[in-house]
Amino acid sequence: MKNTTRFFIVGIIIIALFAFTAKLVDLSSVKDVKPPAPLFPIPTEQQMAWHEMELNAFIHFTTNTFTGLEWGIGSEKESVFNPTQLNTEQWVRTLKDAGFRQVILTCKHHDGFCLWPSKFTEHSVKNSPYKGDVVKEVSDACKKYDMRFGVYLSPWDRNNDNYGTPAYLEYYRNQLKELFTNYGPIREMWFDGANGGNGYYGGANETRKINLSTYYNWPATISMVLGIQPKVIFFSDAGPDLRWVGNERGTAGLTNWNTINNDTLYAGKPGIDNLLNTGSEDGTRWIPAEVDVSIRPGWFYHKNEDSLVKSPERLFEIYLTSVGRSSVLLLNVPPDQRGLFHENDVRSLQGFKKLLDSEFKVNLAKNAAAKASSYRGNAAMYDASKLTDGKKETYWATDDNTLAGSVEINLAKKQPVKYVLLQEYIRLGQRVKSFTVDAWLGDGWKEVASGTTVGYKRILKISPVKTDKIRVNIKDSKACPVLSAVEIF
Ligand code: FUL
Repeated sequence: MKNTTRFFIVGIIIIALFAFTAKLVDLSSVKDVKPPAPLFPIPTEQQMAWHEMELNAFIHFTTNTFTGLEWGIGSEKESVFNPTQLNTEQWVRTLKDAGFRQVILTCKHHDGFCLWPSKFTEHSVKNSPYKGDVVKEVSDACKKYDMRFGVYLSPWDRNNDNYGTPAYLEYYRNQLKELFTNYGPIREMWFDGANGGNGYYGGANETRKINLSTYYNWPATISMVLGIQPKVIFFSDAGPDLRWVGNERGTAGLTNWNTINNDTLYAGKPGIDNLLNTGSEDGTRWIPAEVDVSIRPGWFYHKNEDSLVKSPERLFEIYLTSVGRSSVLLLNVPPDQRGLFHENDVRSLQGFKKLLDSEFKVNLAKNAAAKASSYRGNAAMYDASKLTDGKKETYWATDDNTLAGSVEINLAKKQPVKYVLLQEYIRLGQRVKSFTVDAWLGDGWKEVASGTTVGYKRILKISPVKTDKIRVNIKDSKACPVLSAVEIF
């Protein structure tokens, strides 16, 4: 054989071998396929951290704890505030053990009584038998237990004589300055929309109406606070960072867009509850809903509600209708007159954590084989295995013009399934508009759940079924679907 012929044959063999190996490793996996472009609006880093926190706690504590009221009038004597065994570490530890990651304290409720010795009023802890500083105690306990700290400072103040005039705004802002300067990092600021009208107001005992859309001048207040702590996020009915969910029952909308148009919204605006509950598909701002609800009928401790503390089962249902609908749960636990979380509340929280741990004990989809109807550019970095790899930064995505698709998760053997959990990769925006979930019954698929939005986390409780395959069908999406997780329990 001539040398040239020999080289030719060897060359052909090398090329054939190369082509064969390339097929085996699927060259497309190393192909450079661009990730989906973000679908604006998208969350900020601070909002992202808020979503990931999932469980947030509220603590309502003031003169009401001692007078039995829910809305103090403003004329309460400082002497009524007398917690004799105050232990903020007990509060924070209990919440931490139950899975909560942040505590928001009512530093001042509508009664105007301040839980810190503010230098701008006499109506505070400094003139009560308890001489300490509850805000400092809570912020210190949060530091000790590695919990995020947030503050509630009621705009409506039924004690202050200047309420309703510009002088009150200066007072309110001075107090915010005190809080944001002296108590360490504050992660969330809660502006309450309640403005009932009548009150003590320094002895005037009258009804004061304010123009809710203009009086508080929130943009100026917010930029002042951001000047002190640029990373804090603001909650109010209308945002700008987090919105109210439109009810205090613990339920986010079954359709829950993190997006909304807030141009014409303001805190306390009547008639917007349904809009706040669902958000808007075409919203121009990322303002997710926070679900505030109390563990008791009231926001403050009242002895006659000791038997009405929500059960662990009820708290778990609320978890499913809040965290399970892509919101953060803000659960209020009010300390009692001793200054402690009551035994019944502690027991309920412990039971709730037990339920969470047992219901979501083993993710049957972890590292399970998964295949998709299609994936972006046929590139392995966007294939269905990214849904079950347990990593929050990887995702399954389709081509830009593919707004629907399905993924099948293979559980290897038949197992009882009660929950299917879906997560969108919301750093690239919220996209999914409708979906269904099927279970394989051996001889065909059966639809076990359906829904509209997914968002950060959607948990679907299904009628228990024994199956070895779950299929998630994304029916429609605002742009190509981008999902980071499917978990099965
Ligand atoms: C409401 C208030 O009036 C309640 O007392 C409570 O603080 C709740 C979280 O917000 O608007």
